[in-house]
Amino acid sequence: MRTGVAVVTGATSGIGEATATRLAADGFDVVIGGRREERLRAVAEAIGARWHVLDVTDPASVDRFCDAVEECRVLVNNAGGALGLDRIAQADEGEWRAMFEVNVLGTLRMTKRLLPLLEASGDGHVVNVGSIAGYEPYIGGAGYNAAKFAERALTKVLRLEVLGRPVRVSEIDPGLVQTEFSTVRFHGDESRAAAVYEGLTPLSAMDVAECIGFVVSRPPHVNIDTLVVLARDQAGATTVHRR
Ligand code: NDP
Ligand code: 8X3
Repeated sequence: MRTGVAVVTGATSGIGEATATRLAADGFDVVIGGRREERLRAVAEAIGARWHVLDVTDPASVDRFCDAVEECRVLVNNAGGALGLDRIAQADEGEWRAMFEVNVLGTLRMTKRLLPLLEASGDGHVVNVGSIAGYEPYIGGAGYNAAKFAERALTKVLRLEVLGRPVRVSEIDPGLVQTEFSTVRFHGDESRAAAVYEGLTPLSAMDVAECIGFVVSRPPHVNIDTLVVLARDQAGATTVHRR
């Protein structure tokens, strides 16, 4: 398998941390980013990765992070998430803006900055972590849905624009994954977050990381464009089986 430098954004928890762990175990030279410095350092030490503080919503932070990366073969744009579950009538514009900043513009900024290095590697690979929410709108989801629909559009357009160049573009679109996602969405309300996964078996962060590990370990001529991954207990964004 070709390895090289893999950059993973949002690697202080959840899918990003698991992906960094999986790619490091597969022999990649992993560089991780996120805002919580202590957690970043702990994850990096545990898996033997390099780390730099990164806020993908801040262009200066993206510049500092990318200036420290000299080579890049794989970029996993994972940093993201949802804020709130309010209906449109009660929507908080600040939360919508924040969701667009991290999921859409954050992915754009990192991709723009690292694309030259990815191409120069001879087999660059951009992997964007989207969501089932980017296919299926649900009540209260409009801000997050819109951001993940937009992120999917960005991924598709990038695939078209780099055609003929040595860069692969993939999206991984999971359903319910038990991470800090719902705690962040519900502003730290742990019991509301736990209720999302009650009575069902959600995906784990490592389930998704293993999919990403598979996607980036295909031979260079194979581009997995889209991978939608749901728990067996979930058949649609809001169609779940609870025991
Ligand atoms: P977590 O909340 O556990 O992880 C989110 C990660 O993103 C954290 O490491 C966080 O680190 C980082 N992050 C958030 N904002 C920024 C920022 N501005 N700059 C850099 N890093 C940032 O959730 P998940 O692991 O579940 O989420 C990862 C991705 O998976 C997201 O894109 C999410 O939308 C997507 N997803 C999640 C699903 C789920 O059910 N959990 C399902 C489908 C998709 P820090 O706070 O330290 O910056
Ligand atoms: C996270 C999955 O269904 O909560 O992207 O939007 S969902």
